[in-house]
Amino acid sequence: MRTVVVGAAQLGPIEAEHTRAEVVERLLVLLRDGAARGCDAVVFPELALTTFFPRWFVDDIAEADHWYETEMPGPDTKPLFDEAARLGVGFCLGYAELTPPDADGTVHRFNTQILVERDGSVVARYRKVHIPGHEHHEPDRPFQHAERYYFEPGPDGFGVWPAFGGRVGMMICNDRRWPESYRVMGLQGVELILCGYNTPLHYVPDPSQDVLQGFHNALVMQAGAYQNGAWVVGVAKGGVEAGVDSLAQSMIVAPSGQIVAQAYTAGDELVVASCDLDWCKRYTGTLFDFDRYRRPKVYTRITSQRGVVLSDE
Ligand code: CDT
Repeated sequence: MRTVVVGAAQLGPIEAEHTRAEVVERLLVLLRDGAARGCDAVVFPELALTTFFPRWFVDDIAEADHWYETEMPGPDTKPLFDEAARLGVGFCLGYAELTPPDADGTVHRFNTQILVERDGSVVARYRKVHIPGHEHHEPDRPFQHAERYYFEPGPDGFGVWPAFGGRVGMMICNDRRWPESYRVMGLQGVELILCGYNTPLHYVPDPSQDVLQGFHNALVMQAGAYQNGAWVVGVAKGGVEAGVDSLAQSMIVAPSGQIVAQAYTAGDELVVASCDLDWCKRYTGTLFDFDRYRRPKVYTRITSQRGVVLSDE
């Protein structure tokens, strides 16, 4: 048995006026709780250092640069790395990343998540692939979801890294709704997928989905876990932030697709599960033995085509 004890470190709201130092104090409380409860790794949500700033639009994007991290660790986040190393507890952290200028002076903005091992070293960096929402200001909305203005899609896709004695992959929020995210990692032998999210309960383009947010959250992560024989850890920033209510329901899903632990509040809460990575083989070695049963030759549309093409036209 290869057991990794994972803590899903859900956060309640972070308001715009909250400083990084204040937020890191909250992360440290959850990290220490994780250490006390035997965690090897504690997983924080998407954009865990700030409020979900894409809900506001600014005409000059540089005015939003203060929401982004230019170094990791930086002065405000260093205490988290130091405490992780002291406690021997790794973590996964989502934040907005502003890169140094390229040779031609271009800077890049990504929605990023890093994986930090128990000695405090960064072992992997993932940049969100599926960027939801809109590119332009939509003043008629009750709140913006301008992620497509604030972030470019990560160019590197979905990696899987050796960490915590297993094979670990990452995805961020909207990525969890897309089966391709899981399968690309599944094809690299992923055993543990870590995912932070900020999911407003009100979906402006189609409010009929509002009451289904919790159902869809569980549906996609349970299906992704089962169909790829992997553990999935989904961690929310939930509750009412700047007047916008967001889904909590952080959960840890087994390779069977069963939810083995789930948050019961919409605030700061640590949900812990002992994840046997060898349990993955029960699925990847049987029903989902990819090498034996997959038929890539008939799946070519998945990578050759983006939108729907009607075969009768
Ligand atoms: N942060 C993020 O990706 N949230 C999306 C909301 C989609 S609606 C614009 C999600 O998939 O939960």
